[in-house]
Amino acid sequence: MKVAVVGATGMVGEVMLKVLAERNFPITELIPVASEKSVGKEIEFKGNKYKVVGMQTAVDMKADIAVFSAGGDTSKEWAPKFAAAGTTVIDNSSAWRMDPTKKLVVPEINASILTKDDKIIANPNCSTIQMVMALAPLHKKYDIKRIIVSTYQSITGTGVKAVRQLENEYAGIQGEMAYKYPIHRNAIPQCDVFEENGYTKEEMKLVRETQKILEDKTIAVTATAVRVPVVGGHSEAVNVEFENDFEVSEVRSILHNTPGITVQDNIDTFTYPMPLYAEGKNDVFVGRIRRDESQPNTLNMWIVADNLRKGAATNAVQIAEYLVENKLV
Ligand code: 11C
Repeated sequence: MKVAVVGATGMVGEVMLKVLAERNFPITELIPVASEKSVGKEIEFKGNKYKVVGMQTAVDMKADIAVFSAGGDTSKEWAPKFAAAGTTVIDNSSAWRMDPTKKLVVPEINASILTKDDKIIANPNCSTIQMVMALAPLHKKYDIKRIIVSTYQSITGTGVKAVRQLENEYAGIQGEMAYKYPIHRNAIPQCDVFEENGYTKEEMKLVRETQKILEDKTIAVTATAVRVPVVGGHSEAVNVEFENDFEVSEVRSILHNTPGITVQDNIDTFTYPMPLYAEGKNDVFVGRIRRDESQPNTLNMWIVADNLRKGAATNAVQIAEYLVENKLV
C-alpha cells in the first residue's frame, strides 16, 4: 500500500507513524505530508528517513490510503481532492463525522458498514471512541436508554501547544497559552468551543457521534467535558441506564470478552484504570464497574484510554487494516 500520512509532523501524526510501524502495516511507499512550513523536513519511519511533501504533491502521488490528522479546515479542503484522485481518506478531524454520506467507524463496532465506495471515512472523536468501545457490547445485550458522562481529558487532545503550556507552568516560565487559564493545578470545564446550547463542541460530539456509531438516535446522552493537567490519556466517569436489568458479574465478563477492552477492576487490590498506565497502549481500559444504587438498571464505570492511540491513530490504522484485509482499497 502507498500510504500518505497527512499532518505527519503533528502530535497525532507522530503516533500514527509509530502505530503503522508497530503493527507492520503493509506499506510499500510512505508519503509524509504537512503544511508548506514543514515541507522538506525529515521524518523517520522504521529506521529510514523520508522528506515531508506538500498537499498538492501528495494528491498527485495518488496514494491508496491517506490518513489525515491536520485539523478540520485542512480536511474539508483537501480530503475531497485526495478522494477525487482515487485515494481513500481516513480522517481524524470533526469535518466529516456528522455528514450523513460519510461513515463514522470504530472497527470493533461497525467496520462492516464500509464498502469500496467510501472514499472519505471519518474517525470519531477520542472521547467518543473509548466510551462506545465499552458501551457497544452492553447496548447489544441490555439496550441503552441514557448515558451521563463526565470526562477528564488529557492536554494532548489540544496538541503540542497545550503540552508546552503545562511544561512552562511547571517550570514557572511565562509562555504562550493554549488555554484561557493555567492548566497546572487546575481543571478547566471547557474542551473546545461553546455551541449555542451552552454545551461545548466536545460535549456535543459525545452526544451526536455516540448516536451515529450505535445507530440509535433514541439513546439520550448528556456530557460534561473537563480538561485536566494529565498527559497519558482521557478518563471518563460513565453512568448508563439500560432498558433491561443486568448482573454486574455478567457486565464484567462481556467486557472481558470484548476485543480491544481490558478490564481492570478489583477493589481488593486497588486495581482500576488510570491514564498514567494507559499511555502508549492501544486498548481501552474499564474499571470501577458497579451498580448505580440510586435507580434501577443503571451502571457506573470508569473508562480510560490513550487518546492519541485508540482515540486517534490506532483506530485510524485499524480502519486502514480492515480496508486492506477486505480488499476495499
Ligand atoms: C480533545 N477530543 O481532547 C479532543 C481532541 O474532534 O478530533 C480531538 C478533537 C477532534 O480536546
